[in-house]
Amino acid sequence: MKLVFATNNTHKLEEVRAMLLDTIEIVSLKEIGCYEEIPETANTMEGNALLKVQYIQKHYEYACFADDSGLEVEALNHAPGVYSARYSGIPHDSEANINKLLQEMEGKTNRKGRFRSVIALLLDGKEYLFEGIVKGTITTEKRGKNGFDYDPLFIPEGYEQTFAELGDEVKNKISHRARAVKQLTAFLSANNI
Ligand code: ITT
Repeated sequence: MKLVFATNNTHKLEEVRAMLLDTIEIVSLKEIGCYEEIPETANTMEGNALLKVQYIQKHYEYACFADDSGLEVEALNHAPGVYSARYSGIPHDSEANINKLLQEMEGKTNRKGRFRSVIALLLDGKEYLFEGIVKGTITTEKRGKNGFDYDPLFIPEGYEQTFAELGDEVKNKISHRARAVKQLTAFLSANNI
């Protein structure tokens, strides 16, 4: 089946396309002619994921899903969380976000954090939410070149390398997004969609 993935983040698009290669044909926002910034004014990932799919449904009338995600760090009261993309301000600046996180974590002994992804699906007028979490630790310096944004700072539980060192193949099996996508596909196949 075909589903629009409501994201302007090309890394997310590539990751999810690779995960769903055999099951779902992902249609990008560009492919439906949507170039505008979709408002993300909620203060939860669930709220923002729903805003993205509702926007596409309202303006383009396509069945679609969206991911809202972020890094939640224990020692920072779960920041940057829903504000991960704009942690250091707008416009989005990956390098500045990474540097800000390293700075905020200076001297902190509790390095625990987790990536969380909330996927919203809007299908036949009904909304569904799926969540994926991967726990890990925050490094004290950048390590690795793969992935995007906070990946060089995040070591998933059970590993010694960051997502950026582990690369796409490992990341796409164990990441927060992979886990949320797995739930999405399980739901779709359980409902013969
Ligand atoms: P869309 O809203 O268009 O999907 P976005 O990048 O703005 O793109 P979010 O609002 O969901 O997406 O913000 C998620 C931010 O959380 C993202 O920009 C990264 O900074 C961070 N993030 C989420 N998943 C990540 C991952 O797998 N690796 C590194 N950083 C991630």
